[in-house]
Amino acid sequence: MGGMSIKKIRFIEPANNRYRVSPVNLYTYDKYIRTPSTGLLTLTTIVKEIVDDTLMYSESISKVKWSDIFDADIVFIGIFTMNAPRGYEIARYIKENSSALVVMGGLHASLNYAEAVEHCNYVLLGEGDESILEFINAYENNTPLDFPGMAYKDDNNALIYTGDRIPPHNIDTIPNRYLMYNFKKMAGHNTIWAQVHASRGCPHDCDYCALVKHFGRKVRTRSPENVVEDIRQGVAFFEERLFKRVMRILWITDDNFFANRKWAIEVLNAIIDSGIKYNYTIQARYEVGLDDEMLVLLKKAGFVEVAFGIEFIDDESFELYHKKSTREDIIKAIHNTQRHGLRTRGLFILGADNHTKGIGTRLAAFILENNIVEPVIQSMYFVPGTPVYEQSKNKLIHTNWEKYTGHVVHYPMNMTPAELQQELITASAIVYSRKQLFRALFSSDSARSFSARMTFLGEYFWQKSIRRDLKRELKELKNFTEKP
Ligand code: B12
Ligand code: SF4
Repeated sequence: MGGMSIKKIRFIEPANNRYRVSPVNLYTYDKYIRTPSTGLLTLTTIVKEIVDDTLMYSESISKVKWSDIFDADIVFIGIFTMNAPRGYEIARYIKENSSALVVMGGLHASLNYAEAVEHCNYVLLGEGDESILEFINAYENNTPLDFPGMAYKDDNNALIYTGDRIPPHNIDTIPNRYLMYNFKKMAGHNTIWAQVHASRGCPHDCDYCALVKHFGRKVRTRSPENVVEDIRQGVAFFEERLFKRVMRILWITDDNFFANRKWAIEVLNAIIDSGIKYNYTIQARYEVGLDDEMLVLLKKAGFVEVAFGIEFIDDESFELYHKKSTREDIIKAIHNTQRHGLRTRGLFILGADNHTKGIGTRLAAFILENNIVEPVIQSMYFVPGTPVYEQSKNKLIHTNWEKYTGHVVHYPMNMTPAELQQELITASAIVYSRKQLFRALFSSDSARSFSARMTFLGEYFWQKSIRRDLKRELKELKNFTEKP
């Protein structure tokens, strides 16, 4: 146990598709988007204040220099569900090769601490902005690690859990992008987006969402000035280079930026007043598409796109999953957003209990009819740690977390898993067909900027690689015909 001076700390973000040098990486995604974790970088920035030799690695953008990891005093590993197995593998590798303390955290570790604790010395639950300093101090001073938000195994191998952690008071940390190994070198790659996360928490309580459990229902916001400064630094980081990027866009990654409407307006006005001229994209619920004042401000601030979490295209599915939307409202919101000169991206789910064969083709028709660009289409998703996951356990094919990235992992009600996977492939093949590529590149549509055309080109190749993966899995999925 502790009681030692902490001189060196390393952070690692594990990745399923680890970075490898390829010219393709410069332009299109190598299977998956490679944007590294803002959350882990935020923690790296906070820890750097007390331990000077602190650095972060993300396997999405570079190889890890293991010799630099093995002599660290503490290695913090952050995991989401899809990269948890790789995180566990890394933890084991470090423990086998060094005496560094291995601490895990992040969404998956927090919601599944009993699983994560089997692979490391400690799990720190929830948002780490304050608890990580408390942990380092306690470890260094050999004081009891008994504050809320910890899980570990005691000397008798019993699981100790010290209770939930209250969210941090101050979230105004601007992540220092230079603290991530090789990040600056990668900033020219169009597959890595500049990101700013401006608020946390969501007032809604969708029963399948892990975010409410992790970040809570109270929306906590960063000050508009702090957000603008983060944007300024983010833009500079990605733009100060010899060769300009093709895709010049910054992603505000909040889950529900518009939940606090007054604050959202203040932030947009602050961006406008700052004089920063850049392109932005943002995720939103459909209601924003009916809010003209907000859309005017978005456009004025430089937003070029709104990514709507549409999920379904029929009212029966919305009702089944307690999602307060209707097909009619969604269409209205999409068209109104487009009327304001903003492109509309759409995020969709296939594999709801009422979905039947042909849903992929129907979805593709909806997407094309409503001019939704670069849609992301995924299978119904079950996030371990949420009530929906617990209720659906008997529907799941496996718990190989690596596959929990929008591929089929469950027995749908009216199709076999392989049939559903085929629907995903069909939908993607229609909306990302050669015909659509030609249209995106050469149509005279003035709403399509050069950058938008290039984005489609990148996503066309990205989707091709996703379909290849989905097809490869089909054979295996065909073995799952009997519902449990
Ligand atoms: C930006 C983003 C992305 C980006 C970048 C992801 C990244 N590297 O962080 C990209 C585009 C790459 C991405 C892709 C995907 N994403 Co995504 N993404 C997000 C999003 C919107 C924001 C992430 C963020 O910046 N959060 C804000 C920071 C502050 O939170 P944080 O990262 O969790 O970090 C805090 C705490 O968790 C904690 N913490 C984190 N790590 C550690 C480590 C230690 C040791 C400690 C102590 C604490 C700690 O402290 C941090 C600071 O408070 C989240 C939603 C969300 N709100 O988190 C979804 C989210 C992470 N994505 C999700 C999914 C499913 C995906 C995809 C699978 C989607 C898909 N099918 O394509 C892919 C996976 C791609 C792949 N690599 O395989 C899910 C993950 C669910 C889960 N259970 O893991 C989320 C939560 C969305 C959701 N609605 O459920 N995503
Ligand atoms: S609105 Fe979105 S972020 Fe909020 S609880 Fe529902 S799914 Fe989660």
